[in-house]
Amino acid sequence: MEPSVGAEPSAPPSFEPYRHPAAGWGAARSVAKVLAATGEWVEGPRAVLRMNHEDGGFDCPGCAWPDDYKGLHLDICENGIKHVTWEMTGKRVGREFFAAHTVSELSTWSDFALEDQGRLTEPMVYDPDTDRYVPIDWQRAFDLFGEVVRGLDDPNQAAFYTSGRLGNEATFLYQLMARELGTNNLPDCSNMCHEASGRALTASLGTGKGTADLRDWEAADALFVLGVNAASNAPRMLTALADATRRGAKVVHVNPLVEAAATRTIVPHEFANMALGRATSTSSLNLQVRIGGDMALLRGIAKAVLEQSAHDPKALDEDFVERYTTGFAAYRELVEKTPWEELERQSGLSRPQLLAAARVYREADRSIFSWCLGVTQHEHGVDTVREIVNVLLLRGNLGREGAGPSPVRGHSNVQGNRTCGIDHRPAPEFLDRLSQVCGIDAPRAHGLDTVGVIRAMARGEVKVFVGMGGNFALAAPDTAYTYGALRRCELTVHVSTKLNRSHLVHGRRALILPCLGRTEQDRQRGGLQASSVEDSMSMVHLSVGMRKKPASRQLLSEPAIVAGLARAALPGSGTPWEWYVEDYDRIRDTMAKVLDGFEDFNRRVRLPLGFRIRQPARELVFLTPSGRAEFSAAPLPDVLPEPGTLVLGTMRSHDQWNTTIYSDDDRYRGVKNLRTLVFMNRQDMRERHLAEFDPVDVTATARDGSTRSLHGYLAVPYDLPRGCAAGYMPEMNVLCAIGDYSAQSDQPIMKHLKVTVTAAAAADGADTHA
Ligand SMILES: Nc1nc2c(c(=O)[nH]1)N[C@H]1C(S)=C(S)[C@@H](COP(=O)(O)OP(=O)(O)OC[C@H]3O[C@@H](n4cnc5c(=O)[nH]c(N)nc54)[C@H](O)[C@@H]3O)O[C@H]1N2
Ligand SMILES: Nc1nc2c(c(=O)[nH]1)N[C@H]1C(S)=C(S)[C@@H](COP(=O)(O)OP(=O)(O)OC[C@H]3O[C@@H](n4cnc5c(=O)[nH]c(N)nc54)[C@H](O)[C@@H]3O)O[C@H]1N2
Ligand SMILES: [Mo]
Repeated sequence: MEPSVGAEPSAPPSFEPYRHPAAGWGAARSVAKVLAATGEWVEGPRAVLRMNHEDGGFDCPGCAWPDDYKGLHLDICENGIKHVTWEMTGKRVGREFFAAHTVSELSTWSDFALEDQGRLTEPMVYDPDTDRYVPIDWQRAFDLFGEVVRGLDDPNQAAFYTSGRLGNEATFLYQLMARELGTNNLPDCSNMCHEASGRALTASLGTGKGTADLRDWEAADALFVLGVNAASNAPRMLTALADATRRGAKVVHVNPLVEAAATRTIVPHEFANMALGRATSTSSLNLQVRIGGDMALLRGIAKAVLEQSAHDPKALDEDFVERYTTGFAAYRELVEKTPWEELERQSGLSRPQLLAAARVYREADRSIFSWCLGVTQHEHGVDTVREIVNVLLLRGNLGREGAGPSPVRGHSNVQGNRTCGIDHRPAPEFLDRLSQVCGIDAPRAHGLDTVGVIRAMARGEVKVFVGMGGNFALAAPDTAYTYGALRRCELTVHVSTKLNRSHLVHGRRALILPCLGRTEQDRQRGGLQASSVEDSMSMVHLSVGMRKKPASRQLLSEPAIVAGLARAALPGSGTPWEWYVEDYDRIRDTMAKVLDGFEDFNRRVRLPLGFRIRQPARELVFLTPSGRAEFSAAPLPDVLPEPGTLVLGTMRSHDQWNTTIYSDDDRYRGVKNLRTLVFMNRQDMRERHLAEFDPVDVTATARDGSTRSLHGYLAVPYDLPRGCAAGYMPEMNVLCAIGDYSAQSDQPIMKHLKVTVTAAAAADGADTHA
């Protein structure tokens, strides 16, 4: 039986729909609980006051929502606070701990319990004789890595994973090390997250990022929010949504679930309203699409706009379409040919609902479409994001204030990682520049992404896996397969702040390298260092730790760890690794020469709010083959569940950060003390003779016909469309087959698993059948 991910609370589970506004006192109470648990009553709140400060603070390690550009403004959120205090815990997991527990024993612990041991304090190496991690000094740890890497037949036998927390400077050194070694095997969490957005925006607009920024959000007349659980995962967006409805703008939520952000909120920093419990509406229209139905809804909006344009010249911006786009005629024909009945069936919405969405769009002068994983983690993620762009182009919602596409990125620096070179399919121009400036011969062949690396490890072709942050074993699809793949490695290395599952699912040899967190001061020979990060809206700014005393004196910064690894693997390297680490300005000076938009980096990043990376599409410059914005004309996918099956989406609870679990509660969805659940439509439950909390078996059928099951999960009746079901990641990665990734984005289809749910037959656990 697999150990549990969550906290395994002793109290019984409960479920009662949440009826309060988002944020507000519930959030404050939840923060208080976390502060109490981590013992951070004094440092925690003080740290929060230094967070997202316009000058000298550190960037919230939580989500990638931008900081308020008006500067000093206590724009913080419950989950950001939890995240910071999680890092600042007083608990430590030192050598005594590792001496007391074998890896086999720790493998039976829950993921919650592993991280709950506190911060890692010194480098550790796996000792197979005792099945324990034992201390190793930094130099010997680096040497071990260097020795194994130098012994490889081919640099492509190594892979370098990045989790989106890593700052830009460390990121740049990390990709430089991989490329100097000779590989583009740079998988990242983006491969499971917004890969589809990047590819779609690049194909449509020539650059893989959104164009709207926070000022645009404040100027828009309509905001469409697709597949985002904002109150939990981008809570500072609540402020923008509340502001929007207050000024009379329309907010349309598209989500199979009516999430808390689609109701009303108490804006986190409005203390008077907080005290009075005064809530602001955050929604004008909620559309409960079926899972995967977004594209049909978007096409419905396009169809309505085109129909209206027959008698209303203002419905379609013909001038914009003519001047800046290509492919419109084919798109128009496709949309006109698609019958309304098909759009209704595939979206799961009625025609009046589709028309209501279209009316909001048509009546708004300026519209922004934002989206997150509900749109991307599907087979047709790229087509759907391109359809978003199609709809925007119809009314010229690009390159002007208050309009444009606005993907909501996940990890706080996941966008910066890509910008700074973490890309397994790098552009040749980037490699040319990198080679020329850094004096290396960067490899040209594409590398492996997340799924590709797992498969290559399983085949024994990748033998060294380095995880730069994150929790790869648990975050990746097909848990059993991924575990097997990691265990075949010659060496696994994890740069981490806390103990997690990935340390226990290790290769023949294994290292845990503990690093400083973002809240901690990073002192190098050149003095106190700052790292830069890029938010969802392409703003780059500096983050400086405030904690003078790090969790342990033995921690190294991420740039220092990369430099140590690089020097050991590349003893003759001409790259001045040690010199770079003495003063990160030096890294930035090199980055300024390599990266587009980073000219004069050191000066501009020190401007009070940093700087915005130029996004050509925002200025109506399209780096596409045609030099124009390109309409796509993709066929409408069939997303209906097969008879007897449900489509299941995996998602986060309110009280977790990806694989980090704070508690087993999901406040806004009304769930307490339970993570091993399946949310189901009542009718679907009745058909299966299931009542609330009945134990069920969930079996996913992969495209290759193999099945994967979870046993003993509890059914929870929920307001979602017929044929749809939902449950929590990372537990449900057990169900997502390694081969079930999108042909368009290579992303695992974590929001579109084909499952059957039946009354439980056997004991709890998980199993796989080929
Ligand atoms: N507190 C907290 N903040 C986080 C994270 C965290 O774990 N905790 N994770 C960070 C990361 S890395 C990321 S990528 C983001 C993730 O942010 P989200 O994208 O909000 O993450 P999920 O929890 O996966 O939720 C997906 C949402 O999509 C909806 N959905 C599912 N299927 C569909 C569909 O087919 N169509 C539509 N329209 N909606 C659908 C679900 O109901 C849910 O509301 O958040 C970031 N911020
Ligand atoms: N089924 C399913 N699976 C999913 C998803 C889903 O929606 N459904 N979402 C996917 C998405 S969007 C993402 S982004 C991935 C997330 O995948 P990852 O980024 O790999 O996972 P995290 O849980 O964010 O990583 C948590 C770990 O990061 C380490 N850490 C924390 N802070 C730091 C730091 O400052 N430095 C370093 N070096 N380490 C640090 C800690 O040791 C902690 O245990 O998961 C993906 N997996
Ligand atoms: Mo993500």
